[in-house]
Amino acid sequence: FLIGIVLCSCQDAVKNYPKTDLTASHLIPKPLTINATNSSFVLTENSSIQTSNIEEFKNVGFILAEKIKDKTGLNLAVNTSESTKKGVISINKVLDASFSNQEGYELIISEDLIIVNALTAEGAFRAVQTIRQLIPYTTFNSEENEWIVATGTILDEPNFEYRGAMLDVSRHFFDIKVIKKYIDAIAYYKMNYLHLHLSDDQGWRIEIKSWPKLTEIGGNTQVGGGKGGFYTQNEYTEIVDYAAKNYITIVPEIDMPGHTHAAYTAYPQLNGTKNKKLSSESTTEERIANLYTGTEVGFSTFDTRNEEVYSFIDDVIGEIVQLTPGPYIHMGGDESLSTEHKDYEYFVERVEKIIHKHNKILIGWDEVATTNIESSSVAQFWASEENAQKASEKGMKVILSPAKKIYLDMKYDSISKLGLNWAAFVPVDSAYNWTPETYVKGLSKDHILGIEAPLWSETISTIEDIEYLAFPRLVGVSELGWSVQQNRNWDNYKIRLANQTPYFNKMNIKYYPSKLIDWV
Ligand code: TNX
Repeated sequence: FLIGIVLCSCQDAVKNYPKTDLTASHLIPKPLTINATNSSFVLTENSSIQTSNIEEFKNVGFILAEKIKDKTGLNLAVNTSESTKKGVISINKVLDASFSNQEGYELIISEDLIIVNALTAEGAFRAVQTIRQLIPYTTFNSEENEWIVATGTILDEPNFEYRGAMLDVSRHFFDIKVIKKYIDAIAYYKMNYLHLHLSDDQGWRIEIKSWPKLTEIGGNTQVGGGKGGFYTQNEYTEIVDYAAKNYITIVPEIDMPGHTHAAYTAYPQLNGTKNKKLSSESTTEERIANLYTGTEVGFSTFDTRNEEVYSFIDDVIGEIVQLTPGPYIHMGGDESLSTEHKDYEYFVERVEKIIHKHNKILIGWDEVATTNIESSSVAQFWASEENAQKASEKGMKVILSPAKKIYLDMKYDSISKLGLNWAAFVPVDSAYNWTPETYVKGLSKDHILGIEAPLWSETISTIEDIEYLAFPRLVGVSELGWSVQQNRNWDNYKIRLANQTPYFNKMNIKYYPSKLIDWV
């Protein structure tokens, strides 16, 4: 008891903050370089945030303040003259940096000061995620509410320019709240694209004003026959804006010419299959009764030789482009098993022209590489290495989404309660242990735009279901996308992953507690 008192008074005189090791922090994704200086920056109620005078940088400062408040309860002033010099976090736009990447940043943490240097606000935002991860979950001194950040220097930039996640909101519909929670999590791990699979056989999920039946009829159900749903254009815009605040770009997908049963049930003139139960005379009730709630693929196609199909696509893409600031429109193009190949080729060429007319870049699933597609378009590899190779021979960039590795809808193992297993069982280590840079023979790094983890929703219908399949595997995908090959290592990663539990718990993310990880 006496010894305790002596130690306490001694600490009051000269505070002994702990020796730290920045290189041992549990950062995901792993930064490019980390140097530790082994002392402590102390975050307190007197700390403050100073930013460059540019609006976007100021906003990043406010985001950091909000996140620090959520985590520590500390209320940091942003850009006020009262800011003290001690304990300042300074976020600067620099013109000259030791990195050229637009998302790169430098983080210099000393005892009195944290400096963020970035070329862009986007880079500063990525740095903010690093700072968030460096602040511990427990205070060093609860009486004075002090929080210790390890000191040192981090120099960081992404390995791939495109680091994405995809959600299938067609097989089952998920409302805006769910999408926002997903965005929060992927932003924390420095992902920068969210691809929304907005249409499929089972449902059309985005309001198109010039073709209102798409949602009035096509949005009415989902797999298993639930009520379905769709985003109004205002709601879609809310998603786009929320993503943008998190420096995430939305990639909207309208899947065609296959996967279109919901669209041509709403508008029977688009139907290119032999099975024509409906006509323009069919009533709304008859159309709704014809919607599909199963999980088969490959039975639907647009009528590729009907000009009205192309004016329909022009209208749909035109409206979506108005709401989408990002550069990409995804046209699907997968599993068009009911479309003759010559018709498929013709269709992709026509759709590419429409997308170009609206000044956007086409992304399609890897099958699009079997057509006469232009080199500026992007192929998303999911199953056919041959198609990925064809794409790179054509000079196209490729997004890697190998089903065997990062299809988040694959079961972890044979006893997983949700998911499919047509590609593989994908345990947490398998989803991480592969090398995008060399995965597809003949596809070199300069042809790889990046990587994306799709989550198809045939078997999932709630946020808990999403989280069970996505977490923790999606976290590993973020590292494969951001961190360079020499910084990726399963044994090291799995310790950092184990230490994500306080974050998952705080965010109420119901992750799958894989036995491969010694969760803290
Ligand atoms: C294949 S991947 C599909 C989807 C399914 C998924 C299920 C791809 C481009 N098409 O239609 O939902 O498998 O894993």
